[in-house]
Amino acid sequence: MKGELRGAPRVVRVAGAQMGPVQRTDQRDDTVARLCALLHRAADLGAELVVFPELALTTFFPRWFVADIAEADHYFEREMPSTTTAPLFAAARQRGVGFSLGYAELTSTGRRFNTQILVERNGTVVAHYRKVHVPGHAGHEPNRPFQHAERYYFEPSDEGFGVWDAFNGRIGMMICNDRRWPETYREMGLAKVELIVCGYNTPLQYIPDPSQDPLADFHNSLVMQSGAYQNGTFVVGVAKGGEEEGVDSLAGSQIIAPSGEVLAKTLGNGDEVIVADCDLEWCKNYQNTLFDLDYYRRPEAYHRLTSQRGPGTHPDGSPRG
Ligand code: CDV
Repeated sequence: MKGELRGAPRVVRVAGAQMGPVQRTDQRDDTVARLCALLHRAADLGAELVVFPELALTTFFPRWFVADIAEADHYFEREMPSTTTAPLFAAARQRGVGFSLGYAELTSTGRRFNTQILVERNGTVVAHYRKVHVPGHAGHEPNRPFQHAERYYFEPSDEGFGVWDAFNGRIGMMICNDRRWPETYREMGLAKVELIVCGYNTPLQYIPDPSQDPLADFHNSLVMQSGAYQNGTFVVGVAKGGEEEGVDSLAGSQIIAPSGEVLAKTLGNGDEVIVADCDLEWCKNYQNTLFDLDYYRRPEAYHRLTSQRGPGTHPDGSPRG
C-alpha cells in the first residue's frame, strides 16, 4: 500500500450546467444560445470546466419511433464543432472555460452513437466518448406511453472507457445509463481517473417496473456516490430535467467528492448552474489507502466479470427496458 495522502492542492472549479427541457420544435441555434448563457454564468462563478447533459442539443428523440431511421437524421451532428455549435466553442475560448457536451453523432461512415466530447479551455476537443451501455429497446413497442428506443437509434460503443490528461488531472467520461454500472467506474478507476463527467436524461416513469419511479432520485445519487467513493474519484452528473414533450425527467444534478459526499446539488429542474472546487489531490486519500487497487484487488477471483455477460437467464440478450 502506497499510503501517500493529498499533497499541494490541485483545484479545478467545476460547474454542472443542468438544462430544463428542449422541445421538439426548439431551434438548434436557440438551444446553443441557452448553452452559451449557462457557460457564461458558470464562467462568472469562476468555473474552469462546465458539464452539460446528454443529448443537450435536441429533445430526447428516442422517445419516438420512426420506421425509417433516416427521418431522425436531423437530430444528429455530422461534425463537431459545426456552424451551429461554433458559438459555444467561441464562448469557451473567450472565457477560458472548457466543457463536456452530449449529442447524437452520425459518423462519415453512417454509424450512429450517443456521444459526449471533452473540450479544453482553449476550445480544442480533447476526447470523444461514445456510450457503452445503451438502454431501452430496439423495436417499436406501441403499448408504451412513450418509447425508449435508444437501442434502435444508437449502436453501443466498442471503444470502452477512456481517461484523458486534461484540466491538470485525469478526466473520464460516461453517459447516463453508464452511471448505473460498477464496471464503468472501475474501468476508469484502473486508469487512475480523478474526475468523471456524465450527462443524463432519466424519465421519472420507468415503464418496465413502476415500483422504481419514486426511487429515481435515490438511485441516481446511490450509484454516483458509490462509484465515486469506491474508486476515489470526483463524479459530476448533470441532467436534462423537467417536462419535455409530456415526459417528466429527473433533475438532481450533482458534484460528488471522492469521499462519496455531495458537494453541490441543483434545487430545481430547469436551467441551473452549480459549482464546486474539486481538489484532485483528494483522490489520493482513497486511491492510496482503502482502495489501493494495485495492492488489494484480486482479479484472479473475478473471472466471471469478463468471461460472461450475465447469469445466463437471458442468453439472447433480449431487451428489458
Ligand atoms: N438516457 C438513459 O440512458 N436513460 C436511462 C433510462 C433507462 C432511464 C437511465 O439509466 O437513466
